[in-house]
Amino acid sequence: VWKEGSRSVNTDVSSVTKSIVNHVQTSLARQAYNLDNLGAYQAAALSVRDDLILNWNETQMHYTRKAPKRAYYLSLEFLMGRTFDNALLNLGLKDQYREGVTKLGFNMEDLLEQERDAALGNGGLGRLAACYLDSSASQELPVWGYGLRYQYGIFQQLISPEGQQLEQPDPWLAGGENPWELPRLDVSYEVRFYGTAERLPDGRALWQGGQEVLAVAYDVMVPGCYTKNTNNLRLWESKPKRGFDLNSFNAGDYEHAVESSNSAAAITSVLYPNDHTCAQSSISTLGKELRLKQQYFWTAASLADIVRRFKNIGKPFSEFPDYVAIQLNDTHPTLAIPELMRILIDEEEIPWGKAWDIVTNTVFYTNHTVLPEALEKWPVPLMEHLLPRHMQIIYDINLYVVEPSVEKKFPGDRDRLARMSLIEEGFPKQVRMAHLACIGNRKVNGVAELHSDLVKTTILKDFVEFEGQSKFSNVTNGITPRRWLDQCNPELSALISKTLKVDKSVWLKDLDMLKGLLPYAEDAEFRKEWAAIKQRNKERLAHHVETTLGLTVNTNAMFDVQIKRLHEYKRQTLNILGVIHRYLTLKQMSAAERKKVNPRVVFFAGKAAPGYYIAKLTIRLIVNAARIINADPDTRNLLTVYFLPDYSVSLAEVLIPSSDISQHISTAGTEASGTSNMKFCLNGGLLVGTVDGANIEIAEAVGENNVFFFGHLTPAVEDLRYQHMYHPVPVEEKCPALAKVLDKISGGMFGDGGVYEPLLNTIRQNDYYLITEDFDSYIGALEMVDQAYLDKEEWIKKSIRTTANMGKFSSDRAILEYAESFWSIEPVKVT
Ligand code: 26R
Repeated sequence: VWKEGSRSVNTDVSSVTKSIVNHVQTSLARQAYNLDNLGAYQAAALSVRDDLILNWNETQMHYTRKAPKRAYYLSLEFLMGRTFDNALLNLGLKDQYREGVTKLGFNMEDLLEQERDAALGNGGLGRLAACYLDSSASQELPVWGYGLRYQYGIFQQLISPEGQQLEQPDPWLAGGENPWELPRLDVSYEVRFYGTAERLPDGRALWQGGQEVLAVAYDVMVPGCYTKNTNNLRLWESKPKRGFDLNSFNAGDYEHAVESSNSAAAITSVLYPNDHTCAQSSISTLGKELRLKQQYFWTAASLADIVRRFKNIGKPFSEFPDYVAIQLNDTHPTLAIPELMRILIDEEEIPWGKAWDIVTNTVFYTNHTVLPEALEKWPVPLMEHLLPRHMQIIYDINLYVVEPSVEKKFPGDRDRLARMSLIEEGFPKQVRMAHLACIGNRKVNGVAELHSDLVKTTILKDFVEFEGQSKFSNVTNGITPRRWLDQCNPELSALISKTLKVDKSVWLKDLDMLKGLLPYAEDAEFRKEWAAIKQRNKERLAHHVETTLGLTVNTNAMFDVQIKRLHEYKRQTLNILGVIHRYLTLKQMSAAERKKVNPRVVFFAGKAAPGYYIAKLTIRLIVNAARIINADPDTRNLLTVYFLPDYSVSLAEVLIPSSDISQHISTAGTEASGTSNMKFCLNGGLLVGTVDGANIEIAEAVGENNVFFFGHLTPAVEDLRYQHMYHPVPVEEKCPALAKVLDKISGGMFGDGGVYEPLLNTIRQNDYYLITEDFDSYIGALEMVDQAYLDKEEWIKKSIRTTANMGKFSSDRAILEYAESFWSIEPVKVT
């Protein structure tokens, strides 16, 4: 049991209640006797924050004193969710606070519900960053995150009466002070945009003029689990450099006077909601410029901060890579490469070649997608206008690095050179950020084995041939078992501790210990407890749906869940078409036949990018199909469908522990990894999926007989797409069962069929995501699920074995791989 770090302020129940009451009276200036849940949450949060601050301070002092090599995780997104419960768990104070809060007349669950999610991310990439912060602190690694403090996180999703997605702003900070952050108004940097860059004879350049804005730091405390180490996530907020232009103000030109200050504040006002979908074409020219401004603002402020911290150690710049590792979370922070070059050359007067050595030994790049439409490219004219000095440096990298060395290795191979160039020809020319990220670093990795292979054989193939295999590798993603098991599924966590006879402070940080559950799959008593917990988790979800949406959920049914961003490649369409097929099949059955059918409840949740028409149409189809199916008295006990609006981290925490099966059904080769697949399996939900991303490694770990795989494999996909283009076969011939479903939708079974034609035509026409190819085997897999579910005891065994074999997928394992094989950093324990 963890004791050593319990040096916090509030260690016992009476000091907890004292501290809460104290915060009510002083920080909140309220009276304890007429306090609502919100006030009680705020006071309790402030009380926990006192503990965090002490640990945070000590950690930062300790790191400064020891000056170890540090790693910096640059991510435009950190999808943190709620903090209160996580902080309590990591501090080892859950019981004390629960009891203290109860003593004060409140209910802990109610207080936890008061906190708004910090939803500063779109999905997988941002949530991964949050899990990695938790694991870095828990493994006592000196890692800082750098991101942006958006005023508005991912939009809130409403569903209109017609079933359409509507977007509303997410003013997550509007409720007053955010207890989990520390404004650092004294830590600020100036960031320049536009202006002119004049090359000097000595190789440097003078970048001046243009607009200057201020980046101000906000520090979010990231406590490690059962350790005093509390790391930092530094988020930047943009501010005008001077309040406003007094000259214009005095001349009566108020509009102009505030204009420049507004444009500075705009930089960090909102998270871009595009996930995979064409950042390039779906946003306006001005929107594009603002997004690029965000990226530079954040990388420039972060690098200035990193360089300043390095200079404090007093070492020469040649040792920079011995003290600093910078991890780029996708290409969004790629400007860090030319920005570090600019600092080294123009400000530190280091020669070009030496500067390039430093950069390429410091920076690491993780790729998170091979979908062509999600590869970032920035128009050269925009880059030249906004960042003239960086454009020069990018041209220089092309000229001094890419061109001569490619020419040397592959003399005369002009096609290759054109393919590899940092600049794509066209109107306008564009900067290929993945190429820049790949050439300017020490290691490139993908996020699951299959994905890492695809990176090497598709989008970066030329670079592998050029630089050799060794620079390219894999780190399979992971998830933090603190949030995704202990917090979201406390009963299961308690059963595991009891069964393993090990305190959770141990196994939560050594997840391979779950293997110890394997023998208990044979223990009927244990299976009973296991199943009862799943059942109560279903009831908890049903209660949530009832109180938030007013709908009654059949908790005797199998729970089948697909929750993730809406995208054609993730194929929610396949799922809903499968549901409709099931409905049509049920309708044709006799009452006697229906008696044998196992009831099923299908849950969907997820957001579509606001400009992604087809994804929004899929939501509309799901909502309207649900409406018809759920109202049908013939089938309502056997099949119901729910689209839960406004998917979030907190909603996931309720959904995931309740699933019997979850669906991860992307076209093979398109989902880089997936991370919710890991969360479901860790909680004993079985996986229905394609042979894609991390599904493959999950199956390897838990055993193929415990997952339900279907569909074509990655190598087949390219050929199938080719056939679809040049030798199309009508859906009626290729897949009659599917054709029937499409006809019913067109025919108006779920409201005006015409509405759905653009969606259905994506399948009827070139069917890029191969729904027609996988439909039959998908239905087959779901039939196998039904078969397997008939044998309840065997099913529970599968569930136990799945959880027991998920140790590999802890983000602790993943972050240690980064620390050891990429960053060369070591744990620095705060004692
Ligand atoms: C440039 C812009 C359009 C954009 C593209 C893609 C913005 C954001 C993204 C998000 C991508 C990079 C993403 O989230 N990828 C997901 O990363 C997860 C964590 O590695 C994976 O699990 C998941 O498979 C992958 O889709």
